[in-house]
Formats: sequence, C-alpha cells, structure tokens
Amino acid sequence: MKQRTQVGIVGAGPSGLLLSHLLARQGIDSIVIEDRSRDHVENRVRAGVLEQGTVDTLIEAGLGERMLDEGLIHDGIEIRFNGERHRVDFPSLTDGKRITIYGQGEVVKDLIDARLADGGVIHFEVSATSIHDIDGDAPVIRYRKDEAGHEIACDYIAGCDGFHGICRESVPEGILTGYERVYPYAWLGVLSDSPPAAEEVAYCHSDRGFALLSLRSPAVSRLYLQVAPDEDIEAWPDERFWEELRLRSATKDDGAGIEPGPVLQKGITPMRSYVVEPMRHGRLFLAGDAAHIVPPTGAKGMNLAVADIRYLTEALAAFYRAGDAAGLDAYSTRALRRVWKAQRFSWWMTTMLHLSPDDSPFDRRRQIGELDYVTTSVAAMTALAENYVGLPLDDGGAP
Ligand code: RFL
Ligand code: PHB
Repeated sequence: MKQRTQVGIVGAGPSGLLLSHLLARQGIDSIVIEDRSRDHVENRVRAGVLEQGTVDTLIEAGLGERMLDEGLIHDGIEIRFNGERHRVDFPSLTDGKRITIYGQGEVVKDLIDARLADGGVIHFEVSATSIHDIDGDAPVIRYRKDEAGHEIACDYIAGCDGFHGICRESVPEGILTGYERVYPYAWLGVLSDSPPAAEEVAYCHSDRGFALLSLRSPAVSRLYLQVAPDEDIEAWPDERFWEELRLRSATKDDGAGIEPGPVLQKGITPMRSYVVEPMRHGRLFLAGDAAHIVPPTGAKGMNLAVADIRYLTEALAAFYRAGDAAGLDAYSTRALRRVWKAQRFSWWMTTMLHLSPDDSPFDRRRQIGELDYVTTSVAAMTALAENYVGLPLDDGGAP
C-alpha cells in the first residue's frame, strides 16, 4: 500500500506520539509506525518523574485530565547517606516548581487514546522498517505489515525510534558524531504491589552501592538497586532484593521503612550517556532516545524527549504556516544546548551516588564531602533543585 503524509514518524514512544499529537493541533498531518504492539508500548515500565515543563506541555496540549487526577505532586526528594536522611525542597529553591509522579506508560496511554480519538493513524506491529532519500526532496518510509510491503511518502521523517532504532543508523557514514560514556554498573528495577517506602523519591548512597526508592501510586512502589553491568537477574530472587534494599536504604534512627510486597516486574537496565550530533540530516530529524540517552539517576530521559518534540513542533509549524525553514535549520543546535545540560546533570547525579569499582579511598571520601555539601549549602541545593524540576525550555535551558 502507498500512503502519503506530511511528517512520517518512526516509533510510538513518548517522542513519536507527542509529535503526532502536537502536529495535529497545528493542522499538520502525520503517520506513526511502531515495531511493537499497542499493549507492549503502553505497559513497558520506564520513567516516572515528570518535570514541571513536561506537565505544562501535556496540559497545554489537552492531555492533562488523567495526569492531574492520578499523578502525585511532590515538593522535593530525599538524599540518604551515612545513615542519615536529608531533604531537598523544590518550591522554596525554584520559585514554586514541583515534580509530578506519573508513569511513562500512563503518558503513552493518554497519547494513544487522544490520537485515535482524533482519527490519527498509528500502525502497530510493523517490521523491516527502512527509510530512503532523506538527502532528497521526497523521503520515503518502507515497512512490512501482515505479510505485505507498505510505503509512506513524506515531506519530512521524524526518527523517534529510540536508542536501538534504525533512523540514526540510516544516515550516511561520516555525517554524525556520537559521544558516549558507559558506566561500570546497571540498575536492577522492581515494580512492587506495596505502599511506597518513603514519602518522596529517596536517593540512597551506601557502602553496599546505590539504591533508589520511588513509586507509581500510593499502593505501588518502584525500587532500584545498583548492580554489576553483567548481572544475572536469576541471582536476585525476591528475598535477596528486599534484604539488600533494606540494608542500603536504612537510616540510623528509624530503619528503612520497607514493606516487601508481590513483585509485579523485575528487569536490569544498563547505564549509558550518549549524544549524537547533529540531530538532523537532510529531511530526517532525530528526537528523544534516538538522539541521546542519559543514565536514569537524574530522571531526565522522557523529559528530554518532550523538550525535543516541543522544539521540533515549533519548527515544523513555522515551516508549514509561513514557509519559514529557519526553525528547522536551528532545531539541532537549539535542542543540543539543553541536552548537554541534562547530560551534565545526569552524569553528576550518577557519579555522586553510585560506587564505582574504579574508586579509590580518596574518591569515596570526596563523594561523601560532595553529598555533605549538596545537602547543606543552599547554593548547591538550588543547583540540584533547578535541574531536577527541569531547566527552562527556552534560551538553551539557561536558568
Ligand atoms: P522510546 O520510548 O524508546 O520509543 C521508541 C519507540 O520506537 C520503536 N521502534 C521502532 N518502530 C518502528 N520501526 C523500528 N525500526 C523501530 N525501532 C524502534 C520502539 O519499539 C519504541 O516504541 O523512545 P522515546 O519516545 O524517545 O522516549 C524516551 C523514553 O522512553 C526514555 O528516555 C526513558 O524511558 C528512559 N528511561 C528512563 N528514564 C527516566 O527518566 N527514568 C527511568 O526510570 C527510566 N527507565 C528508561 C528506563 C529507558 C529504558 N530503555 C530505553 C531500555 C528503563 C529502560 C528499560
Ligand atoms: C522512577 O520512578 O522510575 C524513577 C525515579 C527517579 C529516577 C529514576 C527513575 O531518577
């Protein structure tokens, strides 16, 4: 089958779906194609912390109803080290900004519902996707579905197909440069049918390694442990997980407050920082994880995807409204300025909180010095808070 659209979008994660939704609100037509099933993309357990700017973007786009009802607004985070709890308060340090706990799967469900209710086109479970002629005036996406070959002719292609997608790889050699850092640890993540162990998201530094206490609702916890990058998940039966979590998050005064419950999901995520430059080649624009990934310690992954999509939508809207391509030409530079600040923050949070096998005794003491500083200096806490709630979307994220 041959189809035609203005913007062909590869990937129905947060990036691709939000782009399709925002473009539709500007009267711009798109088709989304997705490798996996609708059920799979809606139920993948991933990010959970939304920056204020992400929340505002979703509300402005008419997607706020369920998020405002079910999302949990948090005023700060906890940092634990040396058996003590410290709190970083966001509103007092950032002029009233807060974060919202609302799972990525819920954002994806809201976006799919909105697109389908508006008559949007999303093809799930397609295979053998390839993109062609991004250097010319008439790029094409090809894919297979139900044993048949399909083609979408478009003006532009948005590569929203995540880190392992095909769009970035389709750019001819020698044009893109990748910048990468791989960390010597991974996260073992558990979703549990048990009430949250802490009132706010708690980042725990300990001599046994990092632990994170987070949540999805008043009844569901999301918990993580630092493990080796090549860790075998079979080595972590539930009892071992709960015991290790308790040891790493315990405080001197009142223990960890962990209540073990039925484990709903368990998985291991490697930790990597990656950026590709530029985020555009010809008629292909890369956005979200297709262009950059961060280690999850700063909770920035999905929020960065939303910021890219805002920039890309503004640029495409200016082009279709007035034939003005300046925004399209500036997209990569504009997005990368903010991306590198989020990279810096994610790298900083990660290296401050994890134990690295390469650390010397000096490094360990320096880490404690840094944690002590960041939890007592108002200047340092302000720097953490303004990054955590999200840097501004304009001016390259300059606060
Ligand atoms: P996504 O969500 O990866 O979506 C890309 C979509 O493209 C599809 N795809 C293709 N479709 C058609 N043809 C092809 N050839 C395709 N190749 C791929 C994929 O099936 C997928 O549906 O990228 P997007 O939209 O840019 O969104 C980015 C966010 O998903 C990501 O930044 C965050 O989830 C990162 N992340 C986390 N971020 C946090 O802030 N906190 C977390 O706890 C957290 N946990 C995670 C994560 C990312 C993970 N990944 C990518 C392995 C846990 C995991 C496991
Ligand atoms: C989560 O709730 O999944 C979460 C929270 C904070 C992070 C990363 C993940 O830094």
